[in-house]
Amino acid sequence: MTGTGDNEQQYKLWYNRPAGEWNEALPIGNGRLGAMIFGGVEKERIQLNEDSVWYGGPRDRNNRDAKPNLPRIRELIFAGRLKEAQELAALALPGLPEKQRHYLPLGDLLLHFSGHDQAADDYRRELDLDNGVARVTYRLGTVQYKRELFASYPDHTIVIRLSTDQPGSLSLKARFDRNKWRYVERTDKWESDGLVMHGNCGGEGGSRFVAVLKAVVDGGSHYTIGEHLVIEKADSVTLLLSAGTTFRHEQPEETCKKQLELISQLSYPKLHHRHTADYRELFHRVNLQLSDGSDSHPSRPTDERLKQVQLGADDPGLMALYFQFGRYLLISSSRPGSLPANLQGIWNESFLPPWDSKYTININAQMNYWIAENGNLAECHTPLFELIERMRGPGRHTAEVMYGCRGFTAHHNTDIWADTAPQDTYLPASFWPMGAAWLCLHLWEHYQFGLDETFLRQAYPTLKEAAQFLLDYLLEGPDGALVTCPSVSPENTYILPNGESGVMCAGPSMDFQIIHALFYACIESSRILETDEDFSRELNAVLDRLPKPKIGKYGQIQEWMEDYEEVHPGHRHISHLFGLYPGEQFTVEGTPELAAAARVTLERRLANGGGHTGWSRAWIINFWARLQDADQAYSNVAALLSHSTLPNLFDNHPPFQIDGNFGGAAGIAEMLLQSHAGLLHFLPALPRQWQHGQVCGLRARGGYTVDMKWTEGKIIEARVTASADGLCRIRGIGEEIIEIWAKAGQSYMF
Ligand code: FUC
Repeated sequence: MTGTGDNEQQYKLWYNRPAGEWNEALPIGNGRLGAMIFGGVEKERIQLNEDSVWYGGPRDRNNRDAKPNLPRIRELIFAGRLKEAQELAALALPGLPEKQRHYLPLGDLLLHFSGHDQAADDYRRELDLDNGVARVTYRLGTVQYKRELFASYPDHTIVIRLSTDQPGSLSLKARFDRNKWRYVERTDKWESDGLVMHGNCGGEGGSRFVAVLKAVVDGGSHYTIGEHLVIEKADSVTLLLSAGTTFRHEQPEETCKKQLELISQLSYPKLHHRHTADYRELFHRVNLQLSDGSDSHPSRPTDERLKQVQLGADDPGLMALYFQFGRYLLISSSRPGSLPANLQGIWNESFLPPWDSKYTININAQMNYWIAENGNLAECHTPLFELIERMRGPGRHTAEVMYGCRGFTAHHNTDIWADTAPQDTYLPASFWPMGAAWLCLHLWEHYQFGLDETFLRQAYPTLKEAAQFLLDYLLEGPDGALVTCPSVSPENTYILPNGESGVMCAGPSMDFQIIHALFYACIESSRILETDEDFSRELNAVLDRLPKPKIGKYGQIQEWMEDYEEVHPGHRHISHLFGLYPGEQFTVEGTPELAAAARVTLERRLANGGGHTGWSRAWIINFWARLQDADQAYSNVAALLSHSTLPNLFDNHPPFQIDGNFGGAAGIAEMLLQSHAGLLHFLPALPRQWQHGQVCGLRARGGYTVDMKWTEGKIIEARVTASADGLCRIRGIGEEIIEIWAKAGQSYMF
């Protein structure tokens, strides 16, 4: 089995023309800074983002009318008087104002190359995932030009290297822009080789931002004039770009300038090396090949490959590339110290982006992190944990003000300020108090993969506080079971027997599945940490009183307490299968009836047009993988690529939304390796199109790293490396389950 060294050509996105629009441009990022590279020959547009450029400051939006009206809303829901319940909820529960804050672009860096107004030959634009570097190369007459761009995490900078093979042939003008200069306060010169764009993110308490450019020029001359940096007849140029806001630094300009002064002392090869060493350490942990390597597809431009798949061609290599692109995007949009990846990761050009490009926590933000643990990028998960921590204060306040409960809660969205009050008055989604509980399961997931007890000890109070809210929020329903009310099954609508339809309800199935998982995580944590036994007992007693998953009249998992008809049977949300994935409550071997009902649920969704958004399709891949149905999983991977993928391989909701990239990559991993049911399952859903292949470096729960090689669908070689002592049970090599007592630091070959 080999590392990625052998496949350096395999992991490239490449194109033979500049991007015509944003969805063709190529992303780079270091978690905090992001850029979309268009690759124009004469005019290069580098669209910039900084993760903390958001409109407005923090606010207390909690509605004081919620608590006094809560009993009445509950009464009306229990009485089946949905219209009245929803009317009152729409008045009493929304955040004030309804909207949380939204994410904004930083601006553009525009480069205008003199003498480039002619047709270029040998044009190539690529994103090299092996090194985390984007390149644009072309020839004008006899002169060869090259641009190399990357976002360095160790040096907190976007680096743009411009070079040619003929000294003195680089002349360009550089300037900043932001929405046609409408939102810029001013751009200052910074001596003869730099520019500083200043601005205000807007809104009360909003941050100020700054973007700083510094050029290191070899040969020729350079100067600043007006808002421009002009470089004439240089041999090569390194542009260094930094940015920041007052969200993190009191004086972002000073911080950025200091940083650029410091690194402008380093040679370009040195900067390049520092970046690739950092990046490769993460990226190269996993290598994936889904064919025997005989295909010649990598020699075709990526957009053409995608078109072929849209026409029905199989391209396992493109699927492996898609998987690795998902890992690339996580490394580029979520690193320790950055904000978590939002709905667009970090890449957004709109001043009013779809769904505010913030954090939707009834599926989307969670999906962004499905690839973090099994994709061997556990440290990229930490920005999410930091956001969860920051949500505790506001979430405690929301729990108390809106519901009179202990603990902390959040609804279906949050933003840069960790706002936990409801977002919108969108009844199918807004009044759902489970956002914090679901997010907290990521803390538990991180522990399960890494078995880091110090981490668990820190995380436990957060898990407990999310559970405490639910203990208080649950109330006895008409039949004595404990239910959440009000709530919704995100974001579906049901029909009552009297024909009335509605969304607000008592006891949607998803809520119990989340509560089950969260309480279980708390109980397990308390056992592992030998703490808080009384609380564990309390949770156990409540677990016994929760409704159990039910199977409805079509043989499906019931989405609500009653077996209601639904208005949209092909709905994109499939919340009631949470227990199948990412939950672990429904398994093929452990709960065969529920697994069979989950299959019916999926078949019904798909038969009614389900999977029409990218993220929904990605979730479906994970569901089928958990049901060990290789054909269905594969056809949904193919559908994700053919219906929901843009030319730059960004996921297309539509519009672009990054969750599908991460969820799709996670689904591909889930088809190859599972570890949720107390054992490692090798190749649980391997389709016939992937009969030959290998994967190195996938992570599994229990602290394991797994390498596998297979031909004709059968494992021929596998290695498990343990990071902790424990009983390791493996299915998928031969007929029997293999059991070994693994020792930390040891590898076991099969
Ligand atoms: C949820 C989904 C939408 C979209 C939005 C960001 O509300 O239902 O499809 O993904 O989040």
